[in-house]
Amino acid sequence: MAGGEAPELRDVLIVGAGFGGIHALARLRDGLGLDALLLDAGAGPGGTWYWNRYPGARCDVESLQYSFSFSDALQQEFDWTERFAAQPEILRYAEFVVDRLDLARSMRFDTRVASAVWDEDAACWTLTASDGRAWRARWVIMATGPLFATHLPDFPGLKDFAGEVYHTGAWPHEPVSFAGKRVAVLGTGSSGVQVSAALAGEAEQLYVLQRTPAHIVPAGNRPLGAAERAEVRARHGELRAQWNAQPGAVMYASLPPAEPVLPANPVSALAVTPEERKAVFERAWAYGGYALHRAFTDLLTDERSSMLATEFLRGKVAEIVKDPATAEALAPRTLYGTKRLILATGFYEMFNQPNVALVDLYRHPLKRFTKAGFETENGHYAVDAVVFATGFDALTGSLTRIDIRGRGGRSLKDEWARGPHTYLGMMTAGFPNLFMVGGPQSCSALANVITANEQQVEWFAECIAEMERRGVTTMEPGEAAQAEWGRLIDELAGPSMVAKGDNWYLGANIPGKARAILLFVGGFPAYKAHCDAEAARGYRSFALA
Ligand code: N01
Repeated sequence: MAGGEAPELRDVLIVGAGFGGIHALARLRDGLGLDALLLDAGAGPGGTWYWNRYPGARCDVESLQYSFSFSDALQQEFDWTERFAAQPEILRYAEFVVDRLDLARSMRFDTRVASAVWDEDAACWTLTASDGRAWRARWVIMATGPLFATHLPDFPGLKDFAGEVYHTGAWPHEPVSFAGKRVAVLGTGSSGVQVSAALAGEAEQLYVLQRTPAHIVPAGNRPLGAAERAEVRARHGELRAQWNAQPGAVMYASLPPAEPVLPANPVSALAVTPEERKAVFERAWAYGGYALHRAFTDLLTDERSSMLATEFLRGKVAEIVKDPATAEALAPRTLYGTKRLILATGFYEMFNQPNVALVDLYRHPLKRFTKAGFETENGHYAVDAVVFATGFDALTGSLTRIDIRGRGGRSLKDEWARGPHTYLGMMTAGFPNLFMVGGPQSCSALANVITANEQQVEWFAECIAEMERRGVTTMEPGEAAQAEWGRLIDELAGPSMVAKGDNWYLGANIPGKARAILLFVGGFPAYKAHCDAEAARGYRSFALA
């Protein structure tokens, strides 16, 4: 905007060029014929797969399922090479889709949205980038992703550290060499486990700094054959319907005919003998991926069953890691399912290498960083580089880091200070016409995120089309419907392991963040049913004007 000119006016502005934003742009621009513009902070599309380009980054949903289903052409044309795709391939897929659908002309990169302000009189939003450029639109889609806002704890002395510092969630674009270097990886969530396994073969010395031992299973990754890809392409519609009927909108298993699908075992872990239980757990372990979740019905809902899974994993660590003290420190102690299960390749095995050492921050807490390295209660470690794999201000952080001002100037960050309030995890009262993709209180990261995004985008698109048909200018959820949704979110999470640990699903990984269940735990089909029912009722829970 120059010399007081009014900002460009569009029908819809979309924030974020990850899979949610890409689909929203295609659906609203080409499906509904709206004048849509997408803004993204990066220099290209891909969202989380654009930023998280650390060595070893890989998806934990199978590639044939972690892809768009809305276009048969897209499904037919992209060749996935591995059961679990690595970051460069997923980024290539995002770029392929943008190219194939000619979306780039409606995208503005290097554009970090700093604020979004509702103009009551004009009934539209003004989005302003950090460099002052601004756009206006009646509708806004915040496709900012559940895991975008990186979290770097305030470690004492970190500013004194003279070596290289990285965060997995904001990895540099130029190649980084760790050859001949002493490297510390801090954090053993999915990112830390992946990056340390990748660096173990390169770094001269690798220290893995772990506070809480995680639950880790082998990914069981392998190349995908042409026959397997062809099978999925041929049965695309039928398979998607099967997957989408699962709570996570995935089958957690490879596809016929290459391997039979490992069926969910319809039995409680408490209903079998120890020998039978071990045999089932072993089969799931050998199968890899999330098969362990399906080994028994109640691993994620009954603490006794959950602990049996933890015990099984403790035994696996002891089998793999040769040094008993390291094995004991790595073995999980908490309830299975309280944190996201981690799929790994070679993580436990690398501790048998002479250049890899575990630094157990639980026994010997981190005291500070120094100019030359870091110090725990057990001594000083000299390192050349530190890789922080300390996670994200998940689900709400990517929204609250933008100054979003709704009716009467109310701030979304302030409104959510004690936990997010939404209806259907899609809209918030007081913030009209602003939709969230993959936001808090939706299925988002508890399901195949691409499928979850697609379902929400389809819902918004239908909703916007209906509002335009009816001549509705503004819509926002009613307070009563929003409060009811909040109660449902809490109720569903109650019996689940998700509510019983200090995890990012609860915001418990961020000091000072209000503890609140941030996701819809009832499963993708139930979530979709709630959304569809609202549309079928004619959007009665919304105030329309
Ligand atoms: O982050 P995390 P992530 N002192 O929050 C530690 C997705 N993802 O980036 O457990 C010491 O899980 C923290 O320790 P503790 C996936 O959904 C997917 O790894 O709090 N340690 C923990 O070990 C995943 O769940 C893929 O004791 C501190 C780690 O940092 C989500 O992203 C790949 C600390 C953070 O783990 C987030 O994963 C990557 C402190 N002050 C990511 N603060 C795949 O698809 C934090 N930690 C495979």
